[in-house]
Amino acid sequence: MIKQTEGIVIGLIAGFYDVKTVSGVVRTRARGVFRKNKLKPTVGDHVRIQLDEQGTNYLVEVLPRSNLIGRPAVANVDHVLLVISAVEPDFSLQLLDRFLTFFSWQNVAVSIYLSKTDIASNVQLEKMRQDLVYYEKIGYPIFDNWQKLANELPTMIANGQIWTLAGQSGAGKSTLINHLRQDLNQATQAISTSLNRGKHTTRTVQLFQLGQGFLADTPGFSAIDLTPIKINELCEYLVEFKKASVHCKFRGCQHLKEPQCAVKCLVENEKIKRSRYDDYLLMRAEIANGRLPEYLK
Ligand SMILES: Nc1nc2c(ncn2[C@@H]2O[C@H](COP(=O)(O)OP(=O)(O)OP(=O)(O)O)[C@@H](O)[C@H]2O)c(=O)[nH]1
Ligand SMILES: [Mg+2]
Ligand SMILES: [Zn+2]
Repeated sequence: MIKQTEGIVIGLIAGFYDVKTVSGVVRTRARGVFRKNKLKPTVGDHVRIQLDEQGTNYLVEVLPRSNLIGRPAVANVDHVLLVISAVEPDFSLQLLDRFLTFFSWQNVAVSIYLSKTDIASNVQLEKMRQDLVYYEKIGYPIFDNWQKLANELPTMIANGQIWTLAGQSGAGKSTLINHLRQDLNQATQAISTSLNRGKHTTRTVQLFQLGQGFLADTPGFSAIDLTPIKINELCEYLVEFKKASVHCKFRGCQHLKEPQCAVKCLVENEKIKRSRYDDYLLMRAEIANGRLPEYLK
């Protein structure tokens, strides 16, 4: 007898897809049809699987996706938990703005976790916390303590939701997963001290159950590419710019040299953080040049 059931792809191991169903994890092989349609099942996909009596399990259908982001990709992402390190690698507002703009473009909500506060100096921490107050004001929840995050996260992830970690290599994504799920043992590795960069320790995407949903550890969100964003739409993805732009004199104002620009006015009055505006200009240049900035290569 052939039985069908549905589940979520939680991992990809040597050509097999591990699918979490109500009755446990089932290892499946994709039917050839996917190769023909170029539709490749991805971690996070809701799928239909077929179980036959010889014990061969096939993944037979990928159900419609709400999104597909990252390289390697995660499907159906509801929320990003962005890990930024206070030190090692050094805290960077520029990097933070690039990530937030990218996920805003992808229409995915973001919460921010500041890691490695235990090895930063008080002076460094004070400055970072002041910076992050601004981001909290424009709508991003901020955590700087993993114990608090571990308490709250399981209830923040709604039933069946898929959250994913993001942030540069070495920021502490896998370390956080290990704190959140102490039964797991994701590999972690000290960053290179000479380069002040991580070593790309996590190589595959995996979903882990947390609360009523899932959290992904993935290498696919450590460096992001802004160049596919249309340059004239970029300003819509900086949330406070978009909000202010209704008061600009010109529709479609790019907040550059236009007269009576509400965004520039708020920057002058220090209501919009100047570094956000400077980073907006850098991201514009990056898109215009069609390549990543030097410091990310
Ligand atoms: N002191 C301190 N060290 C941390 C913290 N979080 C991570 N680390 C260390 O930072 C290094 C990198 O952490 P990982 O968790 O491997 O970083 P990752 O973001 O998963 O990196 P990739 O898998 O390469 O993308 C490891 O040596 C961790 O022990 C923290 O909050 N405090
Ligand atoms: Mg990792
Ligand atoms: Zn404007």
